[in-house]
Amino acid sequence: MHSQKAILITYPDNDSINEALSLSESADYSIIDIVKQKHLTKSKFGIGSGKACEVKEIVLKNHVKNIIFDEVLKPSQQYNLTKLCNVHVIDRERLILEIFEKRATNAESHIQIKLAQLKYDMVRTKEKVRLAKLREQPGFFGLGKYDADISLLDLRTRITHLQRKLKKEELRKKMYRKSRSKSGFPIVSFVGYTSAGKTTLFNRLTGETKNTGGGMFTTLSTFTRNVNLRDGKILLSDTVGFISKLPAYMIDAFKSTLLELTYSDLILLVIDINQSISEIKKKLRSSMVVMNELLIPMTKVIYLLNKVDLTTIEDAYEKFHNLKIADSQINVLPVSALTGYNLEKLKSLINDIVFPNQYSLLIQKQHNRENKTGIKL
Ligand SMILES: Nc1nc2c(ncn2[C@@H]2O[C@H](COP(=O)(O)OP(=O)(O)O)[C@@H](O)[C@H]2O)c(=O)[nH]1
Ligand SMILES: [Mg+2]
Repeated sequence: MHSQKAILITYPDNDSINEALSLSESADYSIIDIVKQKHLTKSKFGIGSGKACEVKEIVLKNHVKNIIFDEVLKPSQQYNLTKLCNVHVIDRERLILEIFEKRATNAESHIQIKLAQLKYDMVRTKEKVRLAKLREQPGFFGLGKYDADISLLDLRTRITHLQRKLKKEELRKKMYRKSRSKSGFPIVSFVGYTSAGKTTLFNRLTGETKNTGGGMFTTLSTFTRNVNLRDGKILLSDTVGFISKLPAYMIDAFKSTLLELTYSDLILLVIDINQSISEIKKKLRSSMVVMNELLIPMTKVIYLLNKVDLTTIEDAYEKFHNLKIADSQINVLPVSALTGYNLEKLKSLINDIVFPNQYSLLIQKQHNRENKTGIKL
C-alpha cells in the first residue's frame, strides 16, 4: 500500500514530535514537513491565523492532500482549516482511529473500533446541532437543525446495534482464543509505548530472517510474521502500542487491538531507555495497568531497553534498576534496533524461552555465564 503525503502540525518538544511521527507512520502517512507550535488549541484554526496561512503555503508548494493535526479539533476549527488549505484535516483522535482500523484483527476489535468511530462522530454531530440551534452558522456543513437531529438519532441507533453485537462477540471470544493457541507455533508479541522502537525491531528481526534464505519467511499479515529460530518457528507480532493522552472512549477499542497478547507465549516489552527516568516510569506504569487488565502474566515478559546506542549500557541498567520491578525472574536486555546491538542474543533468548526442552539445559549454562552475558534469568 502506498503511503500518502502529509504535513504534520505538532508541539515543539521531541517527545511530541517523535510520537506524532510514529503515529503518522502507523497510519501510513509519510510526513514531508513538520510545523511546530506551542499552542494548538487556538479558537479559529487551532493554530494562529498567520501560522495557518504559512501552512497553506507549505501545502501548495508540496502538493500535499493531508494535514495531520496533533490535537483534538472542534468541528468548526477542522472546517476552517479544511476550507483555508483545501485538504483533508486529520486531527489526533481521527488519526488514532485510522491506526486502530488498520490493526483490527478480529470481530471484536472491528466492532469496538467502529463504536469508537461513532462516538467520535457523535461528539462532532452534537457540536453541529448546537451550532445549528444557535443559528450561529446556518447551513454549517450543509446541515440544518432537522438534518443534524436526524443524524444524531441515526448515530445513536447504530451505537446500540453495535453494543448488542459486541455482547454476542464476547461470548465467542473464549472459543477463539482456544483455537488460536492450537496453531502450534509460539506467539511472541511486541508491546510498548509509541515510538519506543517496536516496528523497527520487528522489521529488523523479520527482515534478517528474510535475508537468510527462501521459504523461511512468510507474511501472515502486515503485523504478524513467521520467523525461524534455532529450535523452531515462531509467530512474531507487532502491536499498536500504548499512546499518550488516549481519550477514555477509545480505551476499549485500544484494548481490543491488544487481544492477541492474551494468547502470546512471550511478550517483548520495549522501553525507550534514552528518556528521563520519570518519563520511563510513567509509561511503564500505565502499560502494566493495561496488561494486568488483560490478564497477561508479567512472568512472560522480556524487557528490552532499546535505543541503547543513544546512551550507555550502564545508564540503561541503572535506569532499569531504578524501576524496581519486583520479580525474581526478570529477563532484561539492552538492545539497539538501529545498530543491531544484542539482537542475536535476543533471538537466542526468545528461542530458549519458547522452546523449553532446550531451555532447561540452557539455564544451567546461563547460570555459569550470568555475569558475562548481563542477562538475568
Ligand atoms: N537511535 C535509535 N533510534 C531508534 C531505535 N529504534 C527505533 N528508533 C527510532 O525511533 C523512532 C520510532 O520507532 P518505531 O519503530 O516507529 O517505534 P514504535 O512506535 O514503537 O513502532 C523511529 O524514528 C526509529 O528510527 C534505536 O535502537 N536507536
Ligand atoms: Mg510501530
